[in-house]
Amino acid sequence: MKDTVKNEKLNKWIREVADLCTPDDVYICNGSKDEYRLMIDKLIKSGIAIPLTKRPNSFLFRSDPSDVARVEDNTYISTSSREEAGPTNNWIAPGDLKKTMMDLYKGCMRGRTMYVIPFSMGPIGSPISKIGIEISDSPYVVVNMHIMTRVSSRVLELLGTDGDFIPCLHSVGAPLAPGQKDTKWPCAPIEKKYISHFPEENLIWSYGSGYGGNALLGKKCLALRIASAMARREGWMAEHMLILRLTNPEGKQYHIAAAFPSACGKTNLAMMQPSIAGWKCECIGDDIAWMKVGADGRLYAINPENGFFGVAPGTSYSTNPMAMDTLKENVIFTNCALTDDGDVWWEGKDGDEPAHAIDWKGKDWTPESPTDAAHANARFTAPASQCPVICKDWEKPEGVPIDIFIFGGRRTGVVPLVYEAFDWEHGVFLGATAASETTAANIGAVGNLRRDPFAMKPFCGYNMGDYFKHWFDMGDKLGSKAPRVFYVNWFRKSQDGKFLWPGFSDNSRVLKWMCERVDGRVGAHKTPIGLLPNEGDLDLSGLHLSADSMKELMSIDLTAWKAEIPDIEKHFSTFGKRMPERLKKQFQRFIDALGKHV
Ligand code: OXD
Ligand code: MN
Repeated sequence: MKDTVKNEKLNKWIREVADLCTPDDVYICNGSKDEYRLMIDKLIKSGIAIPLTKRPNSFLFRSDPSDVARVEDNTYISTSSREEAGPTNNWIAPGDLKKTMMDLYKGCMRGRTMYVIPFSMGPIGSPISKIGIEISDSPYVVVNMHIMTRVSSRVLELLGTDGDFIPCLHSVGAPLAPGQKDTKWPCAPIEKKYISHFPEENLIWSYGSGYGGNALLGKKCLALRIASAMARREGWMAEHMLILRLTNPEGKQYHIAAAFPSACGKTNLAMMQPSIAGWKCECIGDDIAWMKVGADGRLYAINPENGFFGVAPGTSYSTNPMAMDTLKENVIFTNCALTDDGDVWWEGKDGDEPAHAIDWKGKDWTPESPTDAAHANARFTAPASQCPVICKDWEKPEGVPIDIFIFGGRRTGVVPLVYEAFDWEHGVFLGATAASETTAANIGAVGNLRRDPFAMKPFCGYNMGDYFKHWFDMGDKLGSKAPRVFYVNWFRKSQDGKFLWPGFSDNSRVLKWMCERVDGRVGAHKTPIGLLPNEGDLDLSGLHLSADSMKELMSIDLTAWKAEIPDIEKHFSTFGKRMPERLKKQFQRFIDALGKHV
């Protein structure tokens, strides 16, 4: 260990964790292809990874049926006061939480290997990147981190003897007694799962889950919860946003960052192929954006991740062909179904359902089975570099200049297809009041409407009232160079329960309107909720959509909007003194505007 790890803080931490968790072995990862192969071979041998004959170097994993998604109820922002974590986060005092978790960590890696994973969020060595070290007892975590982050011994070299890093401690919470046979997906019961963040000391402790954002700590824990708190302190932004580049037929580029809650189509939009002639879309990132003000006063974004951890069900050549092409090789699938010819399958994939498959729980499945073959939150982990439309500038250290912000969610009714904020302050109001129906990305009920401000409710590492203020502060800094703000809803349904908008590649029509708004080429009309496209300005050429559907998509039902007021009031009241006056003013303006239209 001494040979590879020269960093004093890291050496000390590794020793402390090893003493506490008492693993059988300690292994320092180097991020090489050989290492990946070695880990996968071990996982195959123990029957945990299933090689897919149809996809080179690709494997299927099945989780424990209790460990299938993020666990927001067990996720903590542990600041010195409850007030600092705010009303949207679970809170336990750091001393108490650390005591509980130290007791859990004691001996928790017995019978296992402790992996030390040096990784960089953002290109290694870039000034905007952050170094993390994840210690984990899960080989599944190691192979996923290889894809989702930049794992490399170069990270250790960069750290030198005294460089700083973000410690991320993870255990599946399932020690093995001597001779005890391991399960295929070890994890702890729900009451022992803790996903804990200590933003005042840039520290992450996760225990009991091996799944996705609970365990791959570079993603939600570091790149959003810890990074959002750092960003506020340091004057930048860490957001739950995809980043894409749109190029118009004249070759002009626009960069768009869009925030939608989990499993609401960020990956689909990030890789969307426009249905309108002459427009081109390239992907920069599908989940997280780190943004800083550049020397020219504009806001520049990078994608800190190295891969996609996307929702498989619903992904197909008709919804997201570029994702399908990304998934041809070198992919880890989790909780998908296995077909008899050695491929993965999920609900919504192209072609006929298989006549027989093994479902995500490892049981025989046929189309007559009463349950789905793949779990609704089944995932693929794939290298971003394999995406056929990955932007050539996706790893540019300085990032790309953002022209447009989009907020949105999954709303069956009320919210029209698209509208624009009057200005930045109004845009902050739109982000702060964003609401969406819940999805399977979290353990819990699906389909319930909840306020999910800026799609950051599960990911903001400090008081959300202060986060709103940070958005106003960023607007002040950016002034006239601030991105324009829009709100979209791809999910509005007709009275008879059918989606009104075709979505996917046709969302390019909406993005085109936004770009033309930026260029001042099209107008918009003022409504109480924002600026809506003038008739004829949305490019609907070649789209078979009835005038009635279009009208319904764009309609504003004032009674329904007024019915939102008490819920927004309740939502805002939870922030008490931390609620910015500027946001209260925007809310009053909204109420007044609706009042004028009785
Ligand atoms: C994700 C999520 O995995 O938001 O990206 O749940
Ligand atoms: Mn996400």
